[in-house]
Formats: sequence, C-alpha cells, structure tokens
Amino acid sequence: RVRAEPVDPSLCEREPIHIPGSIQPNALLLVADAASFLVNAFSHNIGEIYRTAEPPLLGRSLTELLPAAFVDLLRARLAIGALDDGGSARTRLTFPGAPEAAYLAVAHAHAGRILIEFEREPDRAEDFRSASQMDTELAVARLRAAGTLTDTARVAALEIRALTGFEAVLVYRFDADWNGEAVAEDKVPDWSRSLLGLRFPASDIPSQARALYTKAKSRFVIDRDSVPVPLAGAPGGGNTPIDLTFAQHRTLSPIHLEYQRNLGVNGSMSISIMVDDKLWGLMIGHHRRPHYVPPETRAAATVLTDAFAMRVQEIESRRLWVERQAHLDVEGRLVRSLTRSDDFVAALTAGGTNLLQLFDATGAGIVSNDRATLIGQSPGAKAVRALATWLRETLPSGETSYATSNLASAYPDAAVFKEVASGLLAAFVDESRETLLLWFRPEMPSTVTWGGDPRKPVLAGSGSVAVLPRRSFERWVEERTGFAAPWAEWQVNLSLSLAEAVEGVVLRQRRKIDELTG
Ligand code: BLA
Repeated sequence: RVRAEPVDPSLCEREPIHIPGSIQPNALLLVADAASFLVNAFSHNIGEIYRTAEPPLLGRSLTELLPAAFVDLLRARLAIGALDDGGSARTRLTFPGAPEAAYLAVAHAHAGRILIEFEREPDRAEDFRSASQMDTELAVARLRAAGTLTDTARVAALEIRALTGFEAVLVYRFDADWNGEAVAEDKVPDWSRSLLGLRFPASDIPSQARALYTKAKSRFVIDRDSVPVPLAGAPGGGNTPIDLTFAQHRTLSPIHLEYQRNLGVNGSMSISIMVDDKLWGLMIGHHRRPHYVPPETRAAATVLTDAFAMRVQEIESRRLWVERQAHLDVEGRLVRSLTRSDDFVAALTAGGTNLLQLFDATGAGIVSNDRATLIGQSPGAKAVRALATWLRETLPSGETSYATSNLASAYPDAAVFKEVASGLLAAFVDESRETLLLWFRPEMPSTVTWGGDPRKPVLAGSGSVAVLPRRSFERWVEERTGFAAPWAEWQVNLSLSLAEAVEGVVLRQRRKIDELTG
C-alpha cells in the first residue's frame, strides 16, 4: 500500500546504485582480480557460454577462458591504465559451448577488478540497423550549424532519436539547484504525452546518481520489466561487493524503474551531457515498449551527445564573452569619467554612461553620507537609506558585497517594493561602509510548471520498500512571487572592482577637501 504522504527525499540518496548485485539479462558478466587474472565472480547466466559452472569458474584464470589475443590486449591496456575510468577493450567472440550465438565482449577495470561483459548479439541482427560513421558525421554537421542553444537542443533531440529509434528523446537541463527542465523534445506524433518545458525536482535524479553519471557516461535499459541476473561472488575472492559503476549492463535502481512505469516508459536511455567537466544535463530516450539499441549505435549516440555538449560550451562561452566585454567597456568609461570629475556621485549617475548600463539592472543608485541618489526604477530614497542601514548591520564585517534574487526573504521590509527590487546587488565602497553602490532588478512574474507536485516527489512505501516515486506527472503550476533573475558571479565581482575604483576617487577627493579646508 502506498500512503500518499511525502517522506524525506534524501532517502533516495542512500541507495547504493553502484553495487546492485545484478546485471541486465541480455549480457553475461565475468569478474577477475586485476593482478592475478583469477576469476572471483560471475553472473548466474554465465553457463550459457561456459556450458557448466563445473569445474567451478571461481579461481580459474582468464587465460583459460578467453582467446589468447584478447587476454594479451587486456594485459597491454591494463598496463597503461587504458581500462580504467570508462576505458575499455572490446572484441567479438563465439564460444565452443554456444556456437550458434556471437557476443560482443567489453572489458574494463575498476577497483582492482577486471569486468568482462558479454553482450549477446540479437537473433535477427539485421532488424537492428546500426548507425554508420556517415550518419554520425552528418548529424554532427547539422548540430554545429544550429545557432542558438534552443535550436541546438532541438536538433540534438531530433538527430539522436533518428539514430536510436526511441519514440521520444528529451534534452534535460539541470539548474543551479539540480532541479531540471526538459528544454527540447522530439517524439512520435502518436504519443500525446509531452514533457517539453516541464520542471522536475532534484530528488528525481538523486545526488549519488548524478555523481555516477559524471563518471560513467551512458545507460541503456532494454526492458524495464526484465528479470535481473544476480552475481555470484567468491568467498575469500574479495568480499567487497562488485562495483558496477562502469558496467554497461548494470541494473538500474528499482525505485527508478518504478518511476519509469509511472511515466509509461519501458525501454530507455540516458547519456550524460558534460559541459566544463560538470553534469549539465542528460540526453534521455523513452520507449513505450522494450527497445534494443545495438552497440555501434549507442557509441554514435554518445559521440553526438558529446558534440552537443561542445556546441553548448561554445555558445555559452561566446555569449558570456560578448556580455563581459560590453560590461568592461562601460566600466572603463565610468572609471574615466570618475577620474575627470570632482563629484563621483554625478559621474556614476548623471551622464549618458551610468550605473544603469550594468548588469541588466532596471534601477541603481549610490548611498553616501546617508544621502541616496537613485536612477531608473528604484525604491524611494527613504526606503533605500533604511536598506543601507540594514546591510551595514547585517553583513558580517569584512564582507563587501551582497547579492540576492529574493530580497524580501532576507529583509521583509522589501516586500512593499518587490515589484521594482526583488533583486539586489550591493557593493561597499569603503571600509567604514559609509558609501555603497546598488543595483535593482524587478520581480519576474513567473510561474513554474512542474511535471507533478514537487512537494511530494517521494511517497512512503511499506515492508521492504521504504520509498516510492510519485505516481502522478500531472502538470502542477507553482506561482513564484518576489523573485528576480539571479546575478551571475562575474557580475558580483565586477561590481566590486567598480567599487574599488570609486574608493580610489573618493579618497582622492577627501584629500583635496582636507587640503582646502586644512
Ligand atoms: C535515475 N531519474 C533517474 C534518471 C532519470 C530520472 C532520467 C537516469 C536514469 C538513466 O540513466 O537511465 C528522472 N526521467 C527523469 C526525469 C525525466 C525523465 C526527471 O524522463 C523527465 C523528463 N527517483 C525518484 C525518487 C527517487 C528516485 C522519489 O523520483 C528515490 C526515492 C531515484 N532516480 C532515482 C535513482 C536513480 C534515478 C536512485 C538512479 C538510477 C540508476 O542509475 O541506477
């Protein structure tokens, strides 16, 4: 029975998904000690290629069990570390005991072990057209031609769906809090469900899964309902559980498979989208029935996802560069007019170039000697002076800047002017905190449409099943008030460098006044 009450989503983070103790049934697994090459574990279905588990496999050497050429390849790769961290060696094999079937053997090393996965080639391989090099090249070219991020994501979803044959492919992007949004979708017309534009809470893809996906770059589930094949380990052959972090056929978390059932998905894929060495998002494939993707096509989909990631990096870094250059230009002009003027407040607020040209702010100002000079859409002078007092009292000494996109949550008095100033960026000019620069951003009247109620991502299960994913993915609209667009870190830094330049000028003016009155 399911109790429809939310439980702590952090429960999800505790599932050790890298040691599930089983693999998906379209493959077999042989595990050996990486130093001795002696077998110390295998999947229960291994008898399919080594006809019988008698004489026992445990303790036998890989040199007896695999062709000499493959063992030599493993030794050579192992010696240079090429089997670690997602590296692998592969070959096509047939076995005397199972002459009618061929297997793709893929070996990798991890945590002192060698893991060899034997993937059964499908009975009618011709039913599964593999991606050619040409398909991949053409798709990469189309990706590179797309201009904006949105277009690139749309092209990526379309190309990867054409390649892999999934009924739906989604580009899923994480935000700063690890919630995610489906930013592009390509799907068969007869599947009416659309997840495009929907937001999903961070707990749908818990932190240990995100950490694993940063290391191992892809996962494919042929059949959500298939029965996992358990692993048999050797007593004394290393009794730590077999770490399947890098195993292609690792069984996925049963909680996640339940989630897929609730979502109406059977066969699935997810490929990590890495930008700047960080998990930017996932390329997700969905199929309502089981779905097999052959190895060459899986590799092609990974290449294409990497090409997408590089394009994202290119577009983002170019946009950032242009934006920063424009800001450095404004800052330069402001500093020049500061040095030419005796009145720094006028230099920053009165001319054609002023504080409003920075940071997409709609209001800005300076508080100095308890006088507030404001431009654009700003709260009133009295309110800003009170805000300055609050900042002086609240910020720990030594802190010279403050940035928020939700001012009223920290400073309730700001609720009355949230329309013009839900966002605040403030930089103190002097150590005594007498003078400060301020920028304001308005409230974004925004609604977030979630794929299900984000307050109830996890339901309490019963018996051995402690937690369950939610069952409903019905659109759930959240009204968000009091939020402005967030400030970027480089913007906070630039506000501080401007404040430093102002300090230089203010000090110079003070000295001048001292000399005159002196
Ligand atoms: C994993 N959850 C995942 C994955 C996705 C999602 C894509 C990766 C699965 C894979 O690589 O194949 C979630 N799938 C989504 C989302 C969309 C989608 C958001 O299509 C929207 C477009 N999940 C829960 C709860 C728990 C949970 C409540 O909702 C825990 C109690 C757990 N999700 C969970 C776990 C994994 C996961 C443990 C890791 C699966 C694994 O790799 O073993």
